[in-house]
Amino acid sequence: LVTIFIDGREVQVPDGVTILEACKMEKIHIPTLCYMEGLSSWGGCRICVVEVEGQPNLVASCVTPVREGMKIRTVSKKVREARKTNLELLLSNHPLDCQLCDRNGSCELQELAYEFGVREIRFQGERKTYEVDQSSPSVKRDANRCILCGRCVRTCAEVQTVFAIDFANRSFDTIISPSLGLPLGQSVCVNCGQCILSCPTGALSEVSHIEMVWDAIEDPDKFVILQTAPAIRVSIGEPFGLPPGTVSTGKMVAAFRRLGFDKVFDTNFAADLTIIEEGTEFINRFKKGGKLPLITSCSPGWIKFMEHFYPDLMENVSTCKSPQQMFGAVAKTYYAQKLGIDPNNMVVVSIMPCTAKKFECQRDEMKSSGCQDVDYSLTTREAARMLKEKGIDLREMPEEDFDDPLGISTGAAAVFGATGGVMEAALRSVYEILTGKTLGKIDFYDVRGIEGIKEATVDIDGTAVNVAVAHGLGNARKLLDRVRSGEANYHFIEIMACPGGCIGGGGQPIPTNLEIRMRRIEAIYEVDRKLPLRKSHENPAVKQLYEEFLGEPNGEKAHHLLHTHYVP
Ligand code: HC1
Ligand code: SF4
Repeated sequence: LVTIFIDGREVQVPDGVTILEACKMEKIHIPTLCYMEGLSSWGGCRICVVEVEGQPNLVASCVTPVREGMKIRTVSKKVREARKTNLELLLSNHPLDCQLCDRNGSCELQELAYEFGVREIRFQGERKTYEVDQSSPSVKRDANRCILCGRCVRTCAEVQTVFAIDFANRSFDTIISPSLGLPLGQSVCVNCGQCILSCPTGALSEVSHIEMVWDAIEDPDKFVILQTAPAIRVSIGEPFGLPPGTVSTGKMVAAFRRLGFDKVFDTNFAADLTIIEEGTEFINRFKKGGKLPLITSCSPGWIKFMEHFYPDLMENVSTCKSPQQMFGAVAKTYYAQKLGIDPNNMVVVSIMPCTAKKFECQRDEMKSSGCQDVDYSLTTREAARMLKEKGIDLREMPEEDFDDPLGISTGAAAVFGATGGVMEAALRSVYEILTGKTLGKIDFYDVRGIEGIKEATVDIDGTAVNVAVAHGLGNARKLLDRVRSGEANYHFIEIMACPGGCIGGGGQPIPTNLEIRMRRIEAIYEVDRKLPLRKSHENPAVKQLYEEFLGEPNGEKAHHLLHTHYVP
């Protein structure tokens, strides 16, 4: 510990922490902009400056370590003026059209301008005039709104290890761009959207499907059905002021029904179906000496990462489509036939915590019903925006149930939304199917939690099954390098592109940080605990689907509709 003085108060803090970290520990607020928890710091924006006695210049608190006896002033005329000037310089070439921006109301630049009392901008700079990059199916880039904090660059490099974007050019022409100035859609970007979560302004946002969904809802000839991902029910309350970790399943269903969807169904139904298909695939590979480890395939950001960086592991990846896509294929065949509807007149919309799902639903492999299986994919943020546009306040909704039959699901499907959940759901079913015995303890705590890479050995009737779970592509890379080198001896691996799994997806409400991720994860397990059925193979609607339509798991029809081979 070292003793320091913050605003005249003596405190003891661990040696080696930065001034910013010390102030956080002491609950002293220092405004920041380019700093972000979990990323390296570079002190570029100079919004977090403080005064240190004996130092002629102000120091950036995010990169300055504390020293024994240090005397720090976090607020003084000099500090306030410097922060305000730095902010005004940023604003001097910012568009200043907040009303027209996606992040109006959740923009850190806007908040700081309010907090610092900026009411006029003394410096009138040249404005940037970049074309908005709409080349990606998932992420929209508006460099005019970019303040060059570099949080997106560090997220992409340090958390995701994709390195799709970086600083380019110099001085006024500095811009954040994919390499060679290519549009994002032609870069190695995997569409995960983690850079959107770290962007303080509206420079990065999702490619919007809102207008297309409104049009479909209003078209009397279209039968529009909705599927909601496992992670939405624990985060959709946040844009309406509910605390992170609030389970809003019933209210969410009621709200989306009022938005005008003809049916409100659940991706969780298809998550149970995925477990039957993927569990069967695992059992077959395990028993017959097929390619192992089997790696889960439901996260489309991870699939694109694999295609770019680990194409040699393609045979290890499960041939199962993701639940989003299984849902679409089943809706436009089985369910359309049940209703006597032409699938061309059916519109399948998903609400996903994910931006890569927009990319996934447009992939060529995803048209096994004869048309695009999932038409539009909205992020949680877009879905909340649509509700607000129609004046629907989620908090005031009654609790309603999903429609049948594609709205029926188990606790195993619910846990898909958290890192480790797909593995846990698979183990619950694989154990019982392989042994014919009832699983005593169905909670697999070893694969839960926020640790980057988790491992467990599960005893299935005397046979040891080694499993591993990674979330965030940087962790996935570490794990996959060990698989590639032959160092690791796993049978089954779950990979999710986003830190925390889908609850931390790039389409989730902003802010999404470690604490919020943990609260959403707790809520996911609460959903699981409270459901009467908690194993995918017990889902009665899935059983009925096999009896009436699909035949055997991994059978011919299932293969045609529910499996794919990725063609990069
Ligand atoms: Fe996910 Fe999935 S869990 S990928 O994280 O397998 O997006 O929530 O919907 O498809 O079920 C996301 C979440 C989601 C799929 C399922
Ligand atoms: Fe990088 Fe993901 Fe953003 Fe693409 S979407 S630039 S991969 S962080």
